[in-house]
Amino acid sequence: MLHTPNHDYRILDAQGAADYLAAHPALAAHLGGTPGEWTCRDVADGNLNSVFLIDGPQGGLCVKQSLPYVRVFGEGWPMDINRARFEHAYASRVAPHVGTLAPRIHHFDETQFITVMEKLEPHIILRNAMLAGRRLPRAVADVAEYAARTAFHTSDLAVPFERKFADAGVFSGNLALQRITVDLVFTDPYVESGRNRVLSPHLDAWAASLREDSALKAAVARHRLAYLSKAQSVLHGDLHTGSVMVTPDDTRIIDGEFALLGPTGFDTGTFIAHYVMAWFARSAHEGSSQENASFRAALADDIVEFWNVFATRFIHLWQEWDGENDGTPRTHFTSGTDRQALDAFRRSYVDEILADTVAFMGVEIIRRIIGFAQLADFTTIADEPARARAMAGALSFARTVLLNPGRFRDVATLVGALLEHERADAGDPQATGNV
Ligand code: SR1
Ligand code: MG
Repeated sequence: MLHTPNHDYRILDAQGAADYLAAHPALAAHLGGTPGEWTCRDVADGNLNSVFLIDGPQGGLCVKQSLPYVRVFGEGWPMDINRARFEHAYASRVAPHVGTLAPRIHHFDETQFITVMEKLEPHIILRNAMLAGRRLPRAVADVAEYAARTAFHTSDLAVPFERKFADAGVFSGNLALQRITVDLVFTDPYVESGRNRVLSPHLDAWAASLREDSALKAAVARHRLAYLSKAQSVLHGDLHTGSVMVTPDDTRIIDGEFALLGPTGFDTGTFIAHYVMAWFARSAHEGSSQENASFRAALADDIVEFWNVFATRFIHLWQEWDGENDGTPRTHFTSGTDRQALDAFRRSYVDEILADTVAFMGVEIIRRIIGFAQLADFTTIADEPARARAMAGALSFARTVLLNPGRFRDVATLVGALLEHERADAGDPQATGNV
């Protein structure tokens, strides 16, 4: 029997979502006309929740509902419905800092676990745009801006520790989704797990070698500890290209249900990981080799731009916060601190985020190829041997960065290694040349 959180909770279908809006006059007014004039679409795309778009004569709304199970798996995988509350808490926490980089929330229902938000159209999911070979001129810089603002404004650099500990109090309750990350990201790929989805037989040797790779498992274990204990800033927690909606001139970050207080590099590393995987996957996609090569070159540039915008904006926000622009010192980092020492401290802080970014990037790549949550970037490659080669290249790159943390101290070196990797034999998990 399906376990529901309260007697009033009902799972919506598309018509139910429209009926829900009809029963809430302020929301119905947003759509205009009468419910008979509205159209409803089921547009669920992620792994966990229901999402509907309802259009009326005057406007549209998006209705998102948490289900008591994993949507793409079914009732056999129950999932805490309170994730909707954490998503709402996250959206509220970052809203003052991110402006229009996130959708506007109109309504949250704690009984039905429903969020009603601005309908984003003609936006599409960034991953789908990339799969279609479309370049979105603003997306990378906008996500970097979002990551910098959320990271800075929820860190000890900007808020009193009492506020940060209050955030820790809220988001440390998001146990079910942190459990997903601990299991699916940091554990499953390195053990025999029924949830893993290895492209067999092509990647069987890779999967087996990961389970035996003590040095790699130690590196991953170190970063699992950092994920759990490095309370640096409030994280989105699942900041990949499926959590970003885009048009050529607008970018919105959605789906903050995995929010936690954690290491800033987890968000930036996750985002870059999906560009790296798109880069490997593109080698096996349809299209001329020249088109694919130029798209891949653009993806490599995007990674550099993402990091550079993030680092520059983070430091700028910090300088502004410290009153360097208006001369009004606001934190202990400014008063009595020698300017050069302060600059060096800022650089070292951002360098540490980069080191974490690179490592979490590697961890995210491995889990998307071996683990449960596979990506359309790869699954849309019909030719299995070609798909396996692309996946093996990404695995090999991830392993290299995790085993050689000191080698990737700037983004140019990271992207240089990516380009270099193509020339190496990525198919053999034991190939020492990849390490
Ligand atoms: C069961 S949930 C699987 C994955 O989907 C989400 O988008 C997260 O990435 C999670 O790890
Ligand atoms: Mg999601």
